[in-house]
Order: sequence, then C-alpha cells, then structure tokens
Amino acid sequence: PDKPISPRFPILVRPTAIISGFGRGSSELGIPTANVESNEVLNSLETGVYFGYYLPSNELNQVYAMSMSLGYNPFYGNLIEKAVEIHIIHDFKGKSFYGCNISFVILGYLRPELNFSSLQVLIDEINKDVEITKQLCSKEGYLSY
Ligand code: RBF
Ligand code: MG
Repeated sequence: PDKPISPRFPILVRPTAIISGFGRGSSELGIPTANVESNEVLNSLETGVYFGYYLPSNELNQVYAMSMSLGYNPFYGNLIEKAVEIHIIHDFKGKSFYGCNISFVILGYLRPELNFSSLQVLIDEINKDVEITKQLCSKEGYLSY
C-alpha cells in the first residue's frame, strides 16, 4: 500500500535507554522487541503500531527497518503504563540491546492496537505489520537519516 506520510512524521527519537520488557517477545511470540523508555514525544502519540528505521550508532549510513508497538498490549490484559517496543527487522544473532541507548525514526502509523482471539492471531498480525514495514521502508528509502 502506498501510504502518504502524514506531516507529523518523520519523528526522530534521539538516543533512548532500553529497559527490560516482559520477556515474552522472544520466547512466547518469536518476535523479539527492544523496550524503549518513553519520553514526551512518544507519550503524545496515539497508541498503535508504527513503522520506521532503527539507526545504529556504530554503523554509518546503515539503517534497519523496524515495527513499533506503542500502547497497553490489550492482548495481555492491558498494562498500566504505555509500553514502547520496537522490533528491528534484522538478525542480530542473539545480541542483546539491554544497557544500550538507541535512536530511531518513526515514519508512519499502521494500525490501532487490538485484542485478538488467540496468540496465533496476534503473531500473524504482527508478522503482517513486519511485511508491510519492509515494503514501505524499501519504497520510501529514508536512507539519509
Ligand atoms: N500487543 C497487543 O496486545 N495488540 C496488538 O495489536 C499488538 N501489536 C503489535 C505489533 C507489533 C509490530 C509488535 C512488535 C508488538 C505488538 N504487540 C501487540 C505487543 C506484543 O504483545 C508484545 O510485543 C509482547 O507481548 C512482548 O512484550
Ligand atoms: Mg521486549
């Protein structure tokens, strides 16, 4: 799908700490996420699923597509605090992001957060988000950030 980029995007998120998550991204879903400390800008966004690029600080001219979940994870019965989690579309061979600060750019909104009838449906939907992210990111090519 050719989604126009809304004027509020891109949103650059400067180096932000990774905090520990619930430990179920990798184990239960097979979709690891880095849980990011929230800030004013992220807090001001509506909950939902977004796409963009992760900007590694140690590799110049390199970006990796990422899908971001922002919200209360209704499938898991709603968190008390908004969680910001990014799934980077790259095989980091088990590298952990704990203790790192990461930068990323949010390019657009994909869909609202939803509850699903089963874990498998949640996983399927996230995998669809990842496919859409790959398509949009390869098209839009914001490789200059
Ligand atoms: N959790 C939900 O409860 N509903 C969602 O619609 C939802 N969408 C997500 C989309 C993406 C791209 C990602 C990475 C995560 C999503 N999650 C969603 C969060 C998921 O439940 C969470 O990553 C795991 O529970 C690990 O904390
Ligand atoms: Mg996580």
